[in-house]
Amino acid sequence: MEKLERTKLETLHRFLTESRRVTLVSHIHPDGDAVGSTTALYLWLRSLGKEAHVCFPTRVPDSLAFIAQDAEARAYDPGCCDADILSSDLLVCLDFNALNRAEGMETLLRSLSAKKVLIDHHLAPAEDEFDLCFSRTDISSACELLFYILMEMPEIGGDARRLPPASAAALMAGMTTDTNNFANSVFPSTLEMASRLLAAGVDRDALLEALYNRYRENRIRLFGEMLKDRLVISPRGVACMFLDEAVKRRWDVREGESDGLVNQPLAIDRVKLSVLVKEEDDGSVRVSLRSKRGVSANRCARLYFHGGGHEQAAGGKILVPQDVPAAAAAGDFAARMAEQYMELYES
Ligand SMILES: [Mn+2]
Repeated sequence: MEKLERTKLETLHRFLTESRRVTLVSHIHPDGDAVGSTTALYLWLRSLGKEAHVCFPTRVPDSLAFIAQDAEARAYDPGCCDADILSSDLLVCLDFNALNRAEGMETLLRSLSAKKVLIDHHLAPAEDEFDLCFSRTDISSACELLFYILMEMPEIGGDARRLPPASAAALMAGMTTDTNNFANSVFPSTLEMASRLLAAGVDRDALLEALYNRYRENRIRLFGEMLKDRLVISPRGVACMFLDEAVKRRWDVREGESDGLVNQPLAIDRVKLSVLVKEEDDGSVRVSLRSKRGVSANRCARLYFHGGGHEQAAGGKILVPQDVPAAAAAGDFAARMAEQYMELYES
């Protein structure tokens, strides 16, 4: 990773020193990196005696709640969160690249007079929306970027043992989930971070147990049904699955429980791009994309699904009724668009 700019680090430190109350926000449907990075920064700020609040646009999945347990993280609720957020003098946005990714919180965040800081690793950040931007793509995760930022803060002075232990563990957790446990987006700096956190006392075995071996049985059965009955692979190597309301009901699928499903078809040799289409409880339709090297999930998400993300991992949505007349048609639509994408852009 290229060195972080000294002037930016100094500006961040000044913002943090001068602020009384800090609000930390991440993206909708928070994943491990979103939860880990906000929690890590929250715990460090609290250890300095700062007042801080963590708020997500939507709730933290049960399977990740253990990371955020000390951060008193809340899902956004205008009744309880507006006052805290409006009275903050610093806003830090982690693991997302533009305020519209905070969906229900977007208008509130835009209206803030507080200084706004971005710490993120997605492509194409909306830099003009922030007073200070740390945006890198030569890095595994927001947690990794935050780790190296924190190491440069004078209070830490490059010594990871000066992080609160739960903060160090949260950084390791977010990096681990965003790299799919070191399976993708691993840079030399990623392994160095892991090494320094291990040396600082993070219990990685306990972390892996909590991240990967405590799912409900239903989740694994759901994966079974989806892979057996709902996976369609096109001649061009597009794997598509549609997780509709009926299947979600059958397995009582809860928030975050289908995370990871989209990665599974990539294990098949001829699959180049994997697309998971998911009908949400409110009738909206979300799309997750994963690709093998040489195929851009990001470009496909931007061109066809109103989204974006990283080269090999991206997300978006299918709009009802603009894109399809009803959610039931979303699976076929996604398969068709992804196939067209492969035909036009990746041939
Ligand atoms: Mn991330």
